[in-house]
Parts: sequence; C-alpha cells; structure tokens
Amino acid sequence: MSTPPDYAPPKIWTWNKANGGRFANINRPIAGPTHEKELPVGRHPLQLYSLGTPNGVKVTVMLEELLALGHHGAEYDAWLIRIGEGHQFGSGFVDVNPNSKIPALVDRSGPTPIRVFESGAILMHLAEKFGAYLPSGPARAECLSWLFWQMGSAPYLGGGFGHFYAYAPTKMEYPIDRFTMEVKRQLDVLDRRLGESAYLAGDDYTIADIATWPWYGALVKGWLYGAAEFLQVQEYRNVQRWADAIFARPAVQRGRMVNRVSGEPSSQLHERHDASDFDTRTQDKL
Ligand SMILES: N[C@@H](CCC(=O)N[C@@H](CS)C(=O)NCC(=O)O)C(=O)O
Repeated sequence: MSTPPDYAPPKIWTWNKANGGRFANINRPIAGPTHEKELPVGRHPLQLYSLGTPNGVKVTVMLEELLALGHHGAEYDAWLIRIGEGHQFGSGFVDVNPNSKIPALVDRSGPTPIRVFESGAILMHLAEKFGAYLPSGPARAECLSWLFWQMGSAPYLGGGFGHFYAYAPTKMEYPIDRFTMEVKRQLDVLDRRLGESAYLAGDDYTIADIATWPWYGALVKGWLYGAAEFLQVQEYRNVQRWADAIFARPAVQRGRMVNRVSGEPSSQLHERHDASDFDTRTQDKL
C-alpha cells in the first residue's frame, strides 16, 4: 500500500476553512442559515427546490412518472438550488430543510403547506398521496426495505467512494480501497436481487427503483465519477438490464433533465414550471 502523508489528529479539531478541497466554500461544521433569502413560490400545488444530482433526480423522475399516469395534482414548479453557490443555506431553504440539502419539497395542495425533506421521505409522501409506485400487501415491505437500503447505502457510494476516487485533492489508497470494496459489494447485492425479479420490490417498478436508479443505474452506465472501468461495471449484468429498462421510460428521461446544470445544453432544463418547458426552455433554446 502506498504511504499516506503523516497526519496526527490534534487534541481538539478546529475548522481549517482552506482544507475542504473543491467543497471548501460550502462545507461547514455548523447548521442554520448563512443569509436571508425567501424561496420563490410558483402556481402549482407542489414546489420543489432542488438540483439535478442523483438525489434530486429521484424526485423529478417520480413527479414526471405521476404526471405520466395522469395525476394532475402532481404538477410542480422545480426551482434551481445551486449548492456550489450556497443557496441551500438561505433562510427560506433552511426553513424547508433544516439539514440544508437538496431535494426539498413544499406540498401546498392543502390548507397548510407541508414541508418534506430527505429524498426517501419525499418519494413516500408522493407515493402515498397519489397511491402510486408503493405497492400494498407483501410487496410494500419489500419496496420499503429496498428504499431504505438505498438511503443507507448511497452515502458510501457518493460521500465515500465518489469523494475519495474523484474529488479528494489527493488520491489515498486506504479510503479508495475501503469504499471500492463496499460499493462493489453493494453492486453485487443489487445484481443478485435483480437476478430474482425484474425490479427491486418484485414484478413492478416502484419508488425503490426510482430511488436507486439515479445512483447505481448511473454508476453502471458509466455516468458517475468516471469509474466504470475501475469498478468493472459491465460485470453486473442484472443491474445493467434493469438500468437500461428504467432509462427507456420517457418520464425518466424527462426527470433527468429537470434542474440539470451540466451536459448537453439540450438536456438541461434549469427550472420547470410547465410540461411544455421540455420543448421550449432547455438551455439550447434560451
Ligand atoms: N439524504 C439526503 C441527502 C441529500 C444530499 O446529500 N444532497 C446534496 C446534493 S446530492 C446536497 O444538497 N449537498 C449540499 C451540501 O452538502 O451543502 C437525501 O437523500 O435527500
């Protein structure tokens, strides 16, 4: 193993603001707002404050899937929260999500606005509200088990593997090795499950798939961290089959475009306030 630079932790940790690598301007050891900023409110019942990262895409895919099923009550305004610029620390955003992370939703369909944060909670809120993509009976427990598996597992992929493999200012063998081991184990967990059934909860597509695809589907398609070869993602054949089937869904392709700020300009719809925005307001058309 290569030798890491020597580091002896001091007795008491102190915040070295310059030490955060590419996230130095947003990483902080304290919660709460940094500035006053109201959130905008559009005309639809659901107001989403988000960004097109894997956690954000879960929710925009779910909303597009609900609309595709004909649930007009799922019409939404998607507002852009640029986390690299610290928008998640504005007072209005912190009122909706005290954890200062996207995605955050305000459901304004009833007499009192309801805030929902954490992507898994948002998916459950929407699934229960519209009676869709969360099965009843025995498949419900299976669906929730995989949904919560995803919520607990993805931080090892994003915050662990992705951070040390792609973003850390220096490459260190120990954390890369540790998190690669875990991510490959997680891919194998998924591959074995998807060898038993078409989707994670069984025969039907559910919020468990909607939550998992933007992370592990994107990973096996080579869209995350430039790590496809390193992880040998082609070996996970069942995950590949499942990822392709989900990507073929028109609602998934629309959901991926919302609040997206990188890639082809024609694939970026920074804000979504109407279904027609997909045809008229992508970055190549503005
Ligand atoms: N467990 C949360 C994680 C959300 C999350 O980590 N969001 C990231 C973007 S993917 C974020 O907003 N980061 C901003 C920050 O950490 O300041 C969820 O699933 O909603």
